[in-house]
Amino acid sequence: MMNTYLSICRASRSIFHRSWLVGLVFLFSGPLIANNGYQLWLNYEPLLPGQQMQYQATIGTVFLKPNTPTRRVIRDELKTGLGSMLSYTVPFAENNAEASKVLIDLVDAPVIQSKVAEKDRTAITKEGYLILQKGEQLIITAQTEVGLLYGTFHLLQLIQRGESLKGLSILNKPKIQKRVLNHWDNLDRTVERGYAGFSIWNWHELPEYIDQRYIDYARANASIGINGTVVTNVNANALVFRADYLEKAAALADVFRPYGIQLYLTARFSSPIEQGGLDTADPLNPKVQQWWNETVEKIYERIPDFGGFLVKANSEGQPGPQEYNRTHADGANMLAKALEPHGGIVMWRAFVYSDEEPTDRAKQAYDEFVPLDGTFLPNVLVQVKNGPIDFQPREPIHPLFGAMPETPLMMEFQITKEYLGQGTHLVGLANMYEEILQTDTYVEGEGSIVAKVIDGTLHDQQLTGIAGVANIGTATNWTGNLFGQADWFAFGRLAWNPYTSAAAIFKEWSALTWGQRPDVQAVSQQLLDESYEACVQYMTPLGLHHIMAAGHHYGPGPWVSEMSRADWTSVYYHKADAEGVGFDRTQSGSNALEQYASGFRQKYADSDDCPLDLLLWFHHIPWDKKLRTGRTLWAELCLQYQQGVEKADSFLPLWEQVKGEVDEERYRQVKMHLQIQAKEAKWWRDACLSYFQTFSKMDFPQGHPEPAQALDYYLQISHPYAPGIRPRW
Ligand code: BDP
Repeated sequence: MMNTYLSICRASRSIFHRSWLVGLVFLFSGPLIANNGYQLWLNYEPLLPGQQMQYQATIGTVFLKPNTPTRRVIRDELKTGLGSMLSYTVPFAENNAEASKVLIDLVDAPVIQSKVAEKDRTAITKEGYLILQKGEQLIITAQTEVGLLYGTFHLLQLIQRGESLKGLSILNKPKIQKRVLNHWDNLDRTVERGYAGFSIWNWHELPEYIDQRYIDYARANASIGINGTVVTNVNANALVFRADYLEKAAALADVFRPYGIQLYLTARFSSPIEQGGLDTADPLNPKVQQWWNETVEKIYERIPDFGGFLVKANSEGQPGPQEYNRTHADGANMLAKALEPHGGIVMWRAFVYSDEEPTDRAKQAYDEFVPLDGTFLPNVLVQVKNGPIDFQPREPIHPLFGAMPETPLMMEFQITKEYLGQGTHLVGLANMYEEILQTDTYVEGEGSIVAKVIDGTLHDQQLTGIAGVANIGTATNWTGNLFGQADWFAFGRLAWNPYTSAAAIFKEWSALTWGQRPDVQAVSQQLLDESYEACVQYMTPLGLHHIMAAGHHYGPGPWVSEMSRADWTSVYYHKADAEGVGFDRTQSGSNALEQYASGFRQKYADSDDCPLDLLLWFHHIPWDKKLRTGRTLWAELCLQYQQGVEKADSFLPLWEQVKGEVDEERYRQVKMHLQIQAKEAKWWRDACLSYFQTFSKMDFPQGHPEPAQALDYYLQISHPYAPGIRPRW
């Protein structure tokens, strides 16, 4: 009754969306349902009464045998989803398939065999599914139980978006096998680079106490096809291998299992010393190998479907095989051997940089890993960040993509926005992910895009994977900034199919998150679509990078010059001087460009035709050089910052248009963050340009606003409350 009433209210609102009418309707319809964002894109908002009736008639009775944990999850999700969207208590049948309108079963079930042609059944891959209309019946079938679950979520999402179910024939399969979240969560529940509260893993209360969040986390991930999670930080703690922690991890794995999600742990390379009492962690030492074998055995006794290890070694002070004059391959293969009999894998990170300060940090991973191509065991994936430095707002692709044809490479994206405004800025990351996945490596000629490296098709890899550093915490809405949910969602969608367009993802997320209110959806899509470029412009335009404040990385800090390593400073990266700005990575400089295939090199080698968005990444350009835009570099830089600020300024009034059409809580959350973003975009512009002006000695172009404060003011800003700072072990 209540639901029907509310649906009518909603109907009125989406039909009459002009603001004065909204006000009028509001008077008669009462407030919108409160929504604190906890339900993510699984809101299951009630549909209009007419739509509800149509869908009810199509769904009728559902044939589903709830005889396994995953099938019970499917049943419960259908109950919740259809109950809420359609005000429908869906009846389930376990036997009478003929009288049911929806049939959910595996491909080898007799009822499916009798209805679905063999060629259609065999086309379905392990985690894929088929949704097919056959006469009056709608069939969801798959090879595996988790495929059935994915198909069910697909159906529920179609309904939530008000799509027709007539004549459905959807064959959907993931293009990447390991679709994994990386939590940089410490055992004390702090989250490295986390901006949404503390870690959701409550090690204190596990294994007995199962927080509802674990279940909802698994649901949310399964609904977007994520099938693995590394629950501990890459800056790892060996304590996790102690028996009590393994019990706790096993309890989480038990929650995740019905949702098709495997649990992984980070492995600190020195664990045999710290937990095993050995005096070495040398990967070629038999005692060390034995310790790992036994540890792995212990893990599988408790977690039979354990996924494997993620390892950060010989990077930023983390221990690794190089301490024993062994290679990354020696280290990875030792772990891989221990895991292999159980079906586990190693994800070995390529984010390495040595203790000696290099001439160009961007070159290191390539230099260390390319010689090892072909030496890793088949159950090792090398996990590579999207760019050669470190999750900057814009980087070129990592030169390793395509450069190790004999080794499966896994993509590592950051979903948490360490360098993109952290918790307070709205930045639709799908545009960045898409840009990277679509970039051409040229390694096998034109069209060798990064997506093809990652999905294994470019070099015929058997094992494939993609990782996203999670932006999830104890915040009520999971991600702190509400629009961060869209980044989590986007990661899942692209992990399933890296060819999906960002625009399609924005559209889908907006529909699922804001319900059937076309103007709210349109505003949400516009914000997501415009915000990535805006952020790059007001933070690091034209290929500038790593000019954030030191340590916590929040806010501008192009002046940072005193750190324990030169390659942690900003001046190392922008190289501003009286003559110009930018890092020369061509032959006349560090020659990092040489690490890319020739097609790629040609695009960026010549400063006159280098795409402007990466100009200062690859070139040191005189301040007064005329660019092909007709402006000097200095004028172009000013313009870019200004355009970024103007865009950020436009977001708030755009959002204000939906006041009254969005529940008050989410409306206010977004509004407050947009206010901060607009203010901080100006902070970035004024601080960076005031600083760079001390080198360019050029006036601001006509019409460009004077910085609000003198440079000294910006130099003195301290931001000690920025969360997620990296602990120094
Ligand atoms: C950088 C972070 C640091 C991480 C490191 C990594 O600043 O906190 O530990 O990457 O990826 O982005 O290992």
